[in-house]
Amino acid sequence: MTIDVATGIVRILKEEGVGWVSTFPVCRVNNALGREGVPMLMMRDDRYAVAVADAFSRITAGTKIGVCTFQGGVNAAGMQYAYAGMAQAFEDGSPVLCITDGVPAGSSGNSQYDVASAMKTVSKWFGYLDKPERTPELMRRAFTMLRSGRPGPVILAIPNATATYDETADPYRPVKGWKSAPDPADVRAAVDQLLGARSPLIYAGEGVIYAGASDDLKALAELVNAPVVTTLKAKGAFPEDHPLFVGVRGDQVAHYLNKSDLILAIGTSLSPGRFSHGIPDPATKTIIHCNVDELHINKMYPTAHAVIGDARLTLQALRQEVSGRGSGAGRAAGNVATEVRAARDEALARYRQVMNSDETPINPYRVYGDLMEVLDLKNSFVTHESGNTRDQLSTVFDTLIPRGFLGWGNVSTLGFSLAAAIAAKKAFPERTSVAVTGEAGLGYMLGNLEVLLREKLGITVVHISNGGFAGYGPGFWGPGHDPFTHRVLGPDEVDMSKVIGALGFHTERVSEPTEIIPALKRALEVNNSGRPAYIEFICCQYPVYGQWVGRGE
Ligand SMILES: Cc1ncc(C[n+]2csc(CCOP(=O)(O)OP(=O)(O)O)c2C)c(N)n1
Ligand SMILES: [Mg+2]
Repeated sequence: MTIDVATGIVRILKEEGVGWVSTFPVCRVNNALGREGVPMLMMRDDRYAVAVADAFSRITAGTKIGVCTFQGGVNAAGMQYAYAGMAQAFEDGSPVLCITDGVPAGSSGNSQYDVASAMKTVSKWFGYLDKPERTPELMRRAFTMLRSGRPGPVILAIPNATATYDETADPYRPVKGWKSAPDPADVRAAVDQLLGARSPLIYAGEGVIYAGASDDLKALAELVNAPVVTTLKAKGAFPEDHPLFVGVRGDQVAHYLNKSDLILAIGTSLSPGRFSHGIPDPATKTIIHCNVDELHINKMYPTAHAVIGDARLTLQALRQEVSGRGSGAGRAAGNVATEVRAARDEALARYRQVMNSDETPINPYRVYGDLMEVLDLKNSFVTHESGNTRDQLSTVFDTLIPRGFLGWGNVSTLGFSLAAAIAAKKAFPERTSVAVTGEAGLGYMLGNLEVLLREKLGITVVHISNGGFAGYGPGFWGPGHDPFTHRVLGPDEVDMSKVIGALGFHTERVSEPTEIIPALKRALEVNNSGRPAYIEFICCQYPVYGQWVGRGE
């Protein structure tokens, strides 16, 4: 049967189990989506179209692929704006499928902006559908890239969506996705080192979540009695109420990174950045690096042993190797858990204290503590924004299930939290979904708030309203790093709860600590009927949180 390319793509998306597509118009595939009955989640700008699909892939750990469409071709206005979303997805290695119009034959070189070269810098793979018959081939390839190996965004540019081809000539079969298991010799070498170490530390990254390997991580940690640190993006890969959990950031994490003689890194790139730890004194430590591909091996640090393969298969192989060495081959429990607990208690004491603070303006940690009290931590989703909310929540928020919290941003593009909260509602409709933001993140979201009302997405936006960009380190103000770009209109000048209330949100403005819990409860209750909520907590500026550990040079 002869069909047009757009229809062919949509039918293949359906075969691949794609249930909805986020978009900002226009894209020539959209009408085929409409005709073929695939719902479109229309965002209010192209960056959010990408970010929602990106977050959906992250939150489902790639078991479902987020798909978005945006404008491209010779009029690539949408793509120019979507670039920010793609850059974030590429930076964080998220398997999102982006579909756009391609530059038609005969029109290349017409625009200043070079679509293909721009997109190649922010994608794992860029496909250009230059012949209608190639539709199944390129879609197969796209889903292979999305479901295998190191995750990353894939983009498909379609120069002629109305061209036709014979659908029966090359029938499409859904792509399974493939994994690789590590070399047994590398596993043996890693276990030799691991069992010989005095003070090993497991350093887990988001690859563990993508591999669905949280249980295997827990089993290995228990077998070898090693404390566990997770990266920001892997927050939740290991249950944070477990006796071997050290933390994501804070003095206790620094303590363990410093004292360990061996780091077993799994599913992480080990790239010391703005929002991840370095490994102090790496020359004095043995670094075993388990990763899905070689891209990160011997990057920044000398790798003592690499174990290349899928994180789940690797963790299982490591466990089998340890167990195969006979009973008692694991590491004795000793005082590991007791020491972890003591280190956590000591480091977290200052935060636990302010979680109970009665001061006004409200201390932001009081909001986080109360939020944890109100939420069912095994059936909810919380995410942060760039700024203090990321730094503070990643220091203290207890994450008990994978993706109960989404940490994001090797670089963190302000505004992503709303996209993440939307994606979480789509992925797990029964879970409460909360985005915690400052004024900068809120500014990015404003145009997209209408989507929540239109789509009846019961999400709560928690605003830590502190009247300024408090930012990193000592902050934007006073002796901070950016004192001239700190102040915006604060809660005394603008009542954001009225602004957003006028849109149709349930809104509240809370200045008394005792009102935090009741207000949160009301918001979550309203969410149950599909109505979004916004709560403005009038907070002090309190740029205090756990630090990242440097590289020690
Ligand atoms: C797109 C983008 N541009 C710039 C930044 C740099 N940046 C990080 S945090 C921040 C200000 C945060 O202020 P606010 O949202 O009020 O949060 P607070 O730290 O006060 O809680 C800025 C400008 C960024 N992360 N993303
Ligand atoms: Mg602020």
